[in-house]
Amino acid sequence: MDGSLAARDRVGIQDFVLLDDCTCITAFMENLEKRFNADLIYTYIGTLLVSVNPYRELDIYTRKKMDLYMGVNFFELPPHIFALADNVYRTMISEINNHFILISGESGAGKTEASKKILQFYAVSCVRTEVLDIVRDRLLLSNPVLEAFGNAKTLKNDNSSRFGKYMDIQFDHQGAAVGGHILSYLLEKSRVVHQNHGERNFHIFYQLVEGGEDELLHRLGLERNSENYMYLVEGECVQVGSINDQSDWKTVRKALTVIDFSERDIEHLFAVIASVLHLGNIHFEASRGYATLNSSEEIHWLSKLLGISANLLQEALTHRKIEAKGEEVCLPLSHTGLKKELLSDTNKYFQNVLLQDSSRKTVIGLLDIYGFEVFDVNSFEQFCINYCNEKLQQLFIQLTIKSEQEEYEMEGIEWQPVPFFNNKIICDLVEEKHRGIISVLDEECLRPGEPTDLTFLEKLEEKLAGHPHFVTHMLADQKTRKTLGRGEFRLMHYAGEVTYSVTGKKETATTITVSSRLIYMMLSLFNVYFLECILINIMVGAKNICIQVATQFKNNLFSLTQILMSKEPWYVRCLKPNNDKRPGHFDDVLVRHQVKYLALMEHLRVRRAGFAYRRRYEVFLKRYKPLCPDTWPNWKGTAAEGVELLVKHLGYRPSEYKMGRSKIFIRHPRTLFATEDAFDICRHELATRIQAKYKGY
Ligand code: AOV
Ligand code: MG
Repeated sequence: MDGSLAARDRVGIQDFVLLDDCTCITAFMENLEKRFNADLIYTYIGTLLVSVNPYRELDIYTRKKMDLYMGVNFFELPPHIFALADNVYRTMISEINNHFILISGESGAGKTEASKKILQFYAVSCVRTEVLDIVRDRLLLSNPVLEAFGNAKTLKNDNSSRFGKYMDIQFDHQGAAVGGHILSYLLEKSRVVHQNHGERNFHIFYQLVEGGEDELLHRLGLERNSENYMYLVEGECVQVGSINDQSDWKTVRKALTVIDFSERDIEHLFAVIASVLHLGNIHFEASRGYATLNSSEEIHWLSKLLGISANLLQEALTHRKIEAKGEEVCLPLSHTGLKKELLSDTNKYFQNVLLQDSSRKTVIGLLDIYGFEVFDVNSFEQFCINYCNEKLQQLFIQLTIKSEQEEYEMEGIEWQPVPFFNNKIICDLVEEKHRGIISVLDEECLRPGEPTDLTFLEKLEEKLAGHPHFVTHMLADQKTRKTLGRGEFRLMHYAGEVTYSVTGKKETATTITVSSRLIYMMLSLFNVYFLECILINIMVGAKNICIQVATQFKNNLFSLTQILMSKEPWYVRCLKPNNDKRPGHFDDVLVRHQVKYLALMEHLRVRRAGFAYRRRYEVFLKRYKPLCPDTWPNWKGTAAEGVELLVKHLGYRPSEYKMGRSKIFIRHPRTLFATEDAFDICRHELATRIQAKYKGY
């Protein structure tokens, strides 16, 4: 007893539900920090997994650990991401339904690492078949490729995901992985042409230039020096201590082959990457309102790599009329636009070809998105990223805190309500029809003439004045006004305040205004099939040259929410221990802030006072009635009465369960585990008896 108390003192409690005082954030923080200091980065709140980024390699993801966690009851071993993965998998098999794992937390908190660990676990633990090997290879190997094209070094994270990723793994009824697919969400395209100080472009560019084989670089007209390329040097941090572009190149190069890209596809891909680098080095010169190019070398390579005649290319790059007061040339839009599209397209291509959909079975979905982020200057990209996080927080609240309490009410279970902040008000602020920010942005884009950033802001002010989560320079009180520029608006997000700059917002928001001539020309000449889908997309929107990216994103998030809502949720909440990527350092203020805004305390309160498990009477009775064989099959009462009889027979204490209108609620998982174990034994005995009976037939 003494020993276990001492151990508990040292390593804390592994499930917050068991804390003596669950209303007190100080006790919560103490427990979290104690565990973090003992290298125990995982802690449960019931079945929710809290994870704190250790910022160093821990010896807890070995094959041996995986074996340990396979097929073991959830609460029997110390908390681990493998335990969660295993529990989801086994629940899926036994209940034959669909699940998803939502991984959330701010930028750098460890979401992508967590999602990789889950995939690795499934790759090893699932039932083996020949198909599985192919699926496994693709799932695992697609990841370095996706990261090469979709991740980059930011100020927050050396390997920051700049796109959202939802991955479905499909299993057959025996639990073998038979397929899967990946959906991606809004890649931060502007990074291709612009990086803030201290940040890099997408990894793939540096990997190719630093690691590409001599002969390949020669063919692409590239030199082995990232410093030579305008698009790689803007952030002034080509070299990053934690990144080895050369060895990453080898991984990515090999992965491309294994995930079934033909050599021809791969050639095209590199041609596109190289083209972006060449485009970045083109010098434009303005003379008498016309732009001229002064880069015959780059044009030569572009023409060669893209298969477009140099003359046409030159013309396309320099002639773009905009219909405003006479004839003007608007170069920055046309050339930045082209470059951005090229990359976004390659990314899309990956998503589509990674894994072939097989006939649908049950699935486990895995969601890894870009985390909430705040920089000194926040633009359209941060707006979308933070809005996405806001939506997922809303989903979490709806599925856990809110619906849980509503269910108790509906089922007539006595309940002391737990107050919580519902961030729906912020989601509405962004997405509401006619009034929301995205709606106003759309209107502005569609208005004839040249809308300016300021008219956009004025519209927002007109519609949103007085909103408790929205403020601008004009709307602010005197004190706040000092902190806001004229071209900015501020949102009070669930995770904190963010000031967005609208300067240039519409350029990114309307995407990519590519010269329509260039599009036509490329469609006919550009015989690279993976560009076609995006070009066709542009054609559809080309009418207004204004593809409403924000609206598209909103709609995508809406369908994502629909996909998720149809499945059973599991959560991994990632916390960032400090802002310096420093191992072993726990910044109490920073972590406390995250614990608060992630609503972990509220979740804990609901969990603790509530019931971990619930099942409809019919379902519960059907499964467990063999445990009480004397009563059945002659039983005639209702399912609820049957369950009451059954649990009495099993010896449930009255405090352990409650009977609702249509369901039984069980307080602790261990009660159910005990029942499940009894069920296993009973099934086994039955099987042995049947075998004995028919022996000799
Ligand atoms: P994110 O996905 O949450 O940020 P990552 O998963 O990329 O964050 O983690 C950031 C870095 O923290 C990784 O590159 C690792 O160095 C380290 N790290 C995270 N989790 C672990 C772990 N379990 N063990 C060891 N190191 C870890 V973003 O994608 O920026 O929102 O857009
Ligand atoms: Mg990430």
